[in-house]
Amino acid sequence: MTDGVAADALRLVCGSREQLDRAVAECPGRILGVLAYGAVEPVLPAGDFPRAWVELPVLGADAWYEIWVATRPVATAHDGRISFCCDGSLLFGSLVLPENGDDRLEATAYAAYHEIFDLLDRKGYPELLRAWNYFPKINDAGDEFERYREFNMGRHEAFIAKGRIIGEGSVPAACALGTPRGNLVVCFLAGKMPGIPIENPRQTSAYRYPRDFGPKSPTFSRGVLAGEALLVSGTASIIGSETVHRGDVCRQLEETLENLRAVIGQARRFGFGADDPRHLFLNVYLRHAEDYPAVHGRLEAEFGAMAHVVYLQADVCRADLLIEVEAFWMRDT
Ligand code: 3EB
Repeated sequence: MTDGVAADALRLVCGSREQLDRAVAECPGRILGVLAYGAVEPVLPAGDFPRAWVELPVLGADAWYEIWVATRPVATAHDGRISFCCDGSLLFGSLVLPENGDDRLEATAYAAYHEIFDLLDRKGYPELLRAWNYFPKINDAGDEFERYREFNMGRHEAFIAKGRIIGEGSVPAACALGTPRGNLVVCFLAGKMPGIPIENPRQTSAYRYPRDFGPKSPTFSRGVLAGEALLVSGTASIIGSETVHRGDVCRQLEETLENLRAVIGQARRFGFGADDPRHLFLNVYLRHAEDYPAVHGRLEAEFGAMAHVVYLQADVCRADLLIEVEAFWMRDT
């Protein structure tokens, strides 16, 4: 690896409340942050780390916790509206902004990313590696455009305002999903050193999508290789820049798997080597809960029962997408 994120700098633990309690007990002072998914606010243990409730139904469980763990001692702090935690190499943060319709989503997204970049530049972790974006009613009409497109406009403008180039190596791996209600939730992982950007040869880079998909392109890469981990962005049934297999979740899943293989294949060209499904974590977002049994069956067959997979009901950012899958994979040791 040529980048500067320490080889063993980042771990992910996922699961129910039990896994969370165990991780908190076993890794005191090393929890970077927690994303807690659930239709009802999941219980979060006391502890000085950034945390965010992602208001999405978990399919087959009540709650699911994603616990990002550092291998070195961490320090937690608050700055403006951001809670963050850093270990000298990585910084994890969370920011929750009310999304009450008073402000335009474009302005709220701009404010969120402006504040994040400001923090990262001041604290010396300038490299945004991964961003998680959740906000209500992603496919609804906004003031002028679909709300996802307005989110893209604000996010894009914040990159420009903070002097960030929109292109390879300066955009993070990301996901953007719609919740039924609630706040704009942005969680992020940043580094002192850059990761290696990964694109998918089957797809147009998202930051080069044509204008048909909105006046300002989404600012994310298909993946980022950070030390020993591959962070794969939300991946869907898109070829080039077009959605394929409209209305057919099974075929969308197959195309999504093909895209995931392509991203992982690109990462392998940069030296990433992982085969162990026990170190693979997937978040599967389904627009319709009734697709869960079919998708679950197919993914068990693909990855076996050893991978860590959670199924969440969410609106995917294009109205014609029925499924999106994101991944985190630790390389074999
Ligand atoms: C896509 O490939 C599907 O706007 O941050 C995937 C991952 C998608 C991240 C984002 C959007 C985002 O265009 C959508």
